[in-house]
Formats: sequence, structure tokens, C-alpha cells
Amino acid sequence: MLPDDSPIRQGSGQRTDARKDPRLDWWREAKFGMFIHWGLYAIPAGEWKGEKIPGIGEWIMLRARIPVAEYEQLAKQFNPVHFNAAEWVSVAKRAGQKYLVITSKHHDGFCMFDSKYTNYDIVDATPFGRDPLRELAAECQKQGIRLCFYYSQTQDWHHPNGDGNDWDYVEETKDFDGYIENYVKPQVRELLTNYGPIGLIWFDTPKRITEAQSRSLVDLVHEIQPACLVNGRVGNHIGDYASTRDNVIPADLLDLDWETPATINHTWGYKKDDEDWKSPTELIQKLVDITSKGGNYLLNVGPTAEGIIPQPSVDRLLAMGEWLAVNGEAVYGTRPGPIQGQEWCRTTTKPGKIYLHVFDWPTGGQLRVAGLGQKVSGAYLLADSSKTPLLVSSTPDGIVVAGPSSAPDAHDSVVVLTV
Ligand code: JFZ
Repeated sequence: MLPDDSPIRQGSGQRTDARKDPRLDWWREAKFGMFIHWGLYAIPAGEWKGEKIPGIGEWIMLRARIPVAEYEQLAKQFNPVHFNAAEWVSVAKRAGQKYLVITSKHHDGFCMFDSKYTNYDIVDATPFGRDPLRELAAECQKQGIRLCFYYSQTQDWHHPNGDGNDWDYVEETKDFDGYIENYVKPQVRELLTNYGPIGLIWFDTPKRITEAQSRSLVDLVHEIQPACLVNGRVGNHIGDYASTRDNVIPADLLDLDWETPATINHTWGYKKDDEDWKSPTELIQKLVDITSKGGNYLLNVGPTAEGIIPQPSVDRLLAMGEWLAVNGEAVYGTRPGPIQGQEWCRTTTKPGKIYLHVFDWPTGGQLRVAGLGQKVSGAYLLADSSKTPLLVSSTPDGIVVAGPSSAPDAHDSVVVLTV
């Protein structure tokens, strides 16, 4: 059991025996994924009937208590003609992201895939008439990115028996079990049958789902695709790995498989007035901070109703990709390093190497490192392809590495210590 103040939320837990499950090996290696929140909510983009609706963009239907009959009309306008699966996947690829998790159905209930079980889907209800998940599946195969689906299993504000809509329907009289059995499960089956191999299903906001229902969803996923992972928000502590609270990075290393889902500004679904983007340095340091504590970073983009990933998001992702192209060795496939809890640095490790990620480069470049617990045989800058040795000297409490006098990298300068 996790303590009450754990950054891993109760109900977002994982199997206690999952830590060694080889099904998670690709995901443990990956470290960095792209989250995509895309749906009808990109049309109002945070504004309803001329009024700004506070909160995250994809919650606008609930926040503004928009009746189903009105919200449904958005589908007739949804025509993302600029959507280009090859471009989206290529952004993820160039950013150094190894998997992509896209909303197949969010809480608003609109299906971004062709489903036999409803006409409220992108193929049947919009002028666009294409299935973007099918196009993404083909591109992911081609470009070597793992395709994964977000699916809101509990909340569905459109379905009369789904959870959450108490302005059109009466919560107490809903047949939630019928909704799970006759709608959620058949749709999960479609998602796992029609799009090739799926890396993971990202369920969300478990709320009223019972342990038996969570269990049967996990079993269903594993029955159709045994390798497909299930995140902890399926509910009741039975996912393959845990998700932290949104945008929360734990203070310490956690010895379990976990992931931080995070926004690049302050919303998941596109909002036209949210222009407060995290800087490339912040994003790179968050990725490294998370990696150094054993987690994965699932970083979100919210494409527009035209099908475009906002340029400021693309710019930031590509900046991360540039840094990773040089320093990826110190991120992918690493485990948490021996030094934890320092402000100025983070550490990751692979057999025979400790990667010292320096966030605050000391004036003069003398890096004082204590607490490694291992004998260091040499040091060089990861960005230096000729691996010019840096002078290492011992002190009573550790070592001093003589680096360049100013920071070699503005985001995070990585020093390789060979041990
Ligand atoms: C959920 C969704 O409601 C939201 O729209 C978005 O999809 C996000 C990724 O997930 O929001 C949550 C879920 C869990 C927590 C916070 C927000 N939590 O555990 O703190």
C-alpha cells in the first residue's frame, strides 16, 4: 500500500508484482512518450457562447453544463482537413518520443475512431469522415513508434448510462454495469482488434468503477493482446504501472513502474488563449528529473480542430529532440543513479557508467561530487564525440571533476563517469 501523501494517487496504483514483468521492458526503456488530447472540444477551444470557460479545455462540456443535444452539433463542424498522421508521428519521432497515446474517447464520449457501437464517432458524424487512428496506426508502424490509446472508461457525458453527466441524465438511475458490459468492453475490443499491436491502453478517472469491473477490463485487454499494457487509472490498483497526479513529479526515487502525465502549457485539449508554454529547459529538466527517479514522462499536445499541433508545442518538442539526439544515451534505458535529492544535478546509470546531469553548472567548472559509492575511473562530456578525458581528483568526501569553465549545454550538461 502507498502512503496517503504519495504522489501516486490511491486508485492509480499497480500490481505489486509488476516491477519485474518483462512485458514492460520496452516501456521502461522508452522514458518519453507523446500524449495527444484531440476531440470535439478543440472547436470551442475554451469558449462557449462568447464566454471563456475556466479549466482544462477538454472539460468544457461539463464545466459549461452543455446539453448533449447541443454539444453533439459540434460533430457536424469537425473537419480537420490539415490532419496529417505522417507529420504528427514525425514530430514525436524527432522529439525522441518512443510511444504515442491518443484519446480514442474522452469524457465527452465522442469517439475519434470508427465504432460499430455508436454513430457518435468521427467517421459517421463528421464531414471529415476519416478514421485518424487508422492513419496513425499505419504511420506508427512505418516510423517505429508504439501506438497507444487513451480511453475514458468511467466518465462518458454523452452515453445515458456513462458516469458524470447529471445535467441531462440522473446519476442514480444509470445502468453503469450495462454501459461497461455493452459499450465499453465492445469498444475496447474494437480498439485492440482493428489497429494492429497496441502498446498500452490508458484508462482514466476510475471514480465509481468496481474492482470486478476494473479487473475484467484488464483481463479483456490481456486476452486480446497479452503484451498490451494497462495503466493504473483503470482503477483499484490493478494496472501494469502507476500514473502520478497530473504534472506531479515525486520528490524521491520510487521503486515501482510509474509515469507522469503532463501538459506543455496548462490544458490537455486545445484552448486558444492558453499560451503559457513551458520552456525547452524546463521540459528537458523535467524529463531528466523523472528519469533519474525511475519514471516515464508522457508529455501532452492538444491539436486544433483543423488538425494542427500548435507550433509552440512543436518547437519545444523539437528542442527536446535536439538535446536527446546528443544526450539520449543518458536517458533511454537508464535506471536511477546513486545521487538523489540534489538541486544542482541528477544522476542516471547504465552498467559501468554514471551519468551526471548538471542543471546548475558551477562557476569555474569544478564539479564536486559526493556520495557515488563507487570508484570513478574516468570522466568525459557526453556531447564530446572524441571523449576527451576530464581530470578527476579525489577529495576526502568524493571527487572533483574539472569541467569547462562555463556550462557546455544551456539545458543540462551531461558528464559521463566511468565506474
Ligand atoms: C484526467 C482527465 O480528467 C483530464 O481531462 C486529462 O485527460 C488527464 C490526463 O486525466 O484528469 C486527471 C486525472 C487524475 C488526476 C488529475 C487529473 N489525479 O490523479 O490527480
